[in-house]
Amino acid sequence: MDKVQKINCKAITWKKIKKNGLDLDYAVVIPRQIASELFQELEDTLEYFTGDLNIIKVFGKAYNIPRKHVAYGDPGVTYTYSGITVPALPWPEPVLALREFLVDLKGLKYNFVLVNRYKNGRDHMGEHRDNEPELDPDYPIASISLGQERDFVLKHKDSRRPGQQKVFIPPVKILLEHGSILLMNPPTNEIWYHSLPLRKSVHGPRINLTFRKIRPK
Ligand SMILES: O=C(O)CCC(=O)C(=O)O
Repeated sequence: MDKVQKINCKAITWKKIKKNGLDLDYAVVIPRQIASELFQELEDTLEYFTGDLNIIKVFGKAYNIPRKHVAYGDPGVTYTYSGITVPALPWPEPVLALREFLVDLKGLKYNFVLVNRYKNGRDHMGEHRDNEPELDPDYPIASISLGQERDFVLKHKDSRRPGQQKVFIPPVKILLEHGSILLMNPPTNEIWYHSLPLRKSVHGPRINLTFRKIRPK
């Protein structure tokens, strides 16, 4: 999959979304044909975690994750979130090509990626922040979306407070399109929660890859 390497990175128009500590860059970067081929290649080759690696803990309670996931990264890298420590498997070729593409595109070099597969709109991801201590807080998280477009919702932490402590800050909704890249720049993940909500009327599968920079232990 060297097709992404041929994309003209200079021709991309990025949309900047900036407010109240939110700092995002969004663009449809991968042309539709290449994105579809890449999606199919990932569908045909990736194998997702099974067993205990699919059980997360929320407020101490164990749940099966409502999607499939797998992680790849440099040797020795692990990532702990929602009570599970996921090991980083060796980079498969198409995922490695995307990592290299992010270097060409934005000069960003990642050592870990979490891949999530949503079989349809019933699969989802709840509100959370990617602010685990092992993540480099000064580095953007790069999120590549392939397949079914889905809503992505961000909420300011003060707008989630209970009762009178709640501050009215409207949520930000972005449609993550096939072939798009969303950069979540610092300090977004300190201040804003994000989620991929349930959408019962959505039927197609989607793969999302969030590239992250993990600090050495
Ligand atoms: O699938 C998505 O776009 C959301 C992924 C996400 O929130 C995450 O990996 O932390």
